[in-house]
Amino acid sequence: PKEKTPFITFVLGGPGSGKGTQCIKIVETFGFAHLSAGDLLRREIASKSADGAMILNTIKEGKIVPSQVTVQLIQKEMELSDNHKFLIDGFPRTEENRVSFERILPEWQSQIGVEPNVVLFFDCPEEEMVKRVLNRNEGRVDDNLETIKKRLTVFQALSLPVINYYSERGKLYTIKAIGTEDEIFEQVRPIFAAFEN
Ligand code: UP5
Ligand code: MG
Repeated sequence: PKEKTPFITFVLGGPGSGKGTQCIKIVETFGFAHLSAGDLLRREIASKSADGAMILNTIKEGKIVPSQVTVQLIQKEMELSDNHKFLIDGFPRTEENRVSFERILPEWQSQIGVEPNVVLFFDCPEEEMVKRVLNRNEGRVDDNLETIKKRLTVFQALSLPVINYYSERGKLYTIKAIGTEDEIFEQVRPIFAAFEN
């Protein structure tokens, strides 16, 4: 059991909106543990785990991996971490993802609530997101125009409702995700600074 109550941040936004880039800065400045759901899934593919082939096909199609798989990976990382401040990057992407995660939280530590403390939304125009993803050269199987279009459609249809849900609950902090990385971080910084002490 953890000694401190977890502080959970969900980091949401479309493909290439800058979630991973800004998470690195948040880690450096505020000492969070960074858990990228996409990175955890790609690690499963690389490790040739039983679910690897299914995950690879899902990512190539820009679709959403079954919640059970993703939630288990996130939960394991949280349990292994000695940090209590978590940035969960790129998750939850669907209402079903959200509900599955909320279900594990009480199991994991009985005294905590089922809600994240903060939800960041990196709001970025589509044409900028497409440009960034196509410029990235990391060999990701989903960084091609065809898959990007599918990722954008899934984001609009399935992920925006999750973002709206947190907006209604007063948890959402929307960042205008255009400009330089540093300019964007200056919008992010005060959000976490307000929770220090
Ligand atoms: N860049 C960053 N900031 C910039 C700026 N201000 N100006 C100019 N360039 C900037 O940034 C993208 C690129 O832009 C980089 O080259 C960066 O240098 C540059 P990045 O920080 O990587 O953006 P990010 O939002 O993290 O983009 P990413 O492509 O990782 O987002 P996705 O949400 O699409 O990808 P993720 O890895 O989260 O998921 C991939 C797939 O996994 C999903 O499509 C889905 O199939 C699957 N998945 C699930 O099924 N379930 C999950 O829970 C999670 C993922
Ligand atoms: Mg990312």
